[in-house]
Amino acid sequence: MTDPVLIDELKTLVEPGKVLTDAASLEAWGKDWTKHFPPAPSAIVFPKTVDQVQAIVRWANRHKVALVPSGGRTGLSAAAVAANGEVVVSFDYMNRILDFNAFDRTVVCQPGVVTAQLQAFAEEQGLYYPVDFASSGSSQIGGNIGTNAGGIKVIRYGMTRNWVAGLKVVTGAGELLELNKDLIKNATGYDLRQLFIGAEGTLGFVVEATMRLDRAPKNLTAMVLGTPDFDSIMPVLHAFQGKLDLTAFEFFSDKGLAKILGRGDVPAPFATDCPFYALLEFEATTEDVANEALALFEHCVEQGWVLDGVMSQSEQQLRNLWKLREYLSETISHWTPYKNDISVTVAKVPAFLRDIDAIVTAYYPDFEVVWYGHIGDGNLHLNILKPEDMGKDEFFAKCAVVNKQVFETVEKYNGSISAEHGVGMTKRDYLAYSRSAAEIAYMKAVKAVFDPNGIMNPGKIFAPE
Ligand code: S2G
Ligand code: ZN
Repeated sequence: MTDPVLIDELKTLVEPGKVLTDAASLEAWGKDWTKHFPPAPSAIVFPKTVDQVQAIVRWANRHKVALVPSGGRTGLSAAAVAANGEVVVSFDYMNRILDFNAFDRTVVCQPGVVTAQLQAFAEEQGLYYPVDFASSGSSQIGGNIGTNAGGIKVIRYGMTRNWVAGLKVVTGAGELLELNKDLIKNATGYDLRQLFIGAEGTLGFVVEATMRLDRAPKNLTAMVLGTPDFDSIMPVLHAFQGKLDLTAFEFFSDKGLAKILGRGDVPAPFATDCPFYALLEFEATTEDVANEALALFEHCVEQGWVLDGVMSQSEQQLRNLWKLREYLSETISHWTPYKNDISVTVAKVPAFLRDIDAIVTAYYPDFEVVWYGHIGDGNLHLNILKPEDMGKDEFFAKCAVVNKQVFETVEKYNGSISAEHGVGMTKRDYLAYSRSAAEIAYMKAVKAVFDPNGIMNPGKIFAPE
């Protein structure tokens, strides 16, 4: 733990009352949504200005104190967990939208701006911030950038990385860098902005982000289609993608749907019980587009790829159909799921899922497995649910047994062991299944450049040596 004398010095760098050390605060701000590592920070500090962030980083370098960045604490790889006496730097008080430019369609945000706050601001300007996911109501822009968050619209809009016009960062050495100056074109050497996006706070802190906005989508319309098996989902994707400009293409299994319907607050999409469900979305800009979608639905039924389906006819029905998919993460969290967030190129998905499902079923015939994810961009979420009568540690230990097989399969398909949730601490031991030894060495060399004293979120992405 950090020497109390140093914590007293830390208090002089920020406003009164902006360093907390009580047990409840340490517990609350020392963690994210994962449950693998008990939070054990020394203190929580809440800077309000860039100068204060720089002073904190310089203090940490002087005294070799590890810092852990904290945003909305919705992370799923323990990248924001302080498990070893670190000082947590929370951006809860750097949560303002500083500027908006209608011509550039850009918004300057402090890192603590909540994703939903930016989405609502964009809507007020008649524009759209297109990166969306289940936790957007509490996740923060700084954390979204740290993880390069993806979510449900990636098939059309890409990842957070695509929407960062410029960044101001405080490096692990305490220097303030202004990266890319919000330019669309800027061919002046390495784009250092891209290094900080997805770095999980291991190179420095994001202290300001200029985010790009897009035009508002028109008449978004969703369909939920029930399929007889997983393999049928891909020709459905191919058929719809051939004719419509999809804004989303998600899937979930019957077990996932059962958990949602068990809530009692979301209506079933239709009467037919199906093994798998695809949820797709597009802009029904004209009657013709909507009719095209219905024609495609008929075609998929004729081909035997679809058993039943429904298309939203109203905003409310659109929202209800999305609840079937968006409520999954929070709903199944009740069963302390062991999560894998894996991806392959889209064409490889059917064979990949078949292999993974065979492994998991063989190893865990008694565990309930819920599949869902962003199938349109090759990202699968595998959630193994903890049996009510099994302890968490025993359960996680049993699930970890299958990791080697799962990640060997990811490696076989040239996929990623972490598609969008980041590496953090939960996946750091498996990094070599997706990154070569040479790549890992270069990444560590980059970290040494930006964080020479290794104070920035140590133990995240790379296992301690
Ligand atoms: C999703 C949210 C986190 C999870 O729902 O797409 O990324 O895996 C997930 O439960
Ligand atoms: Zn996801």
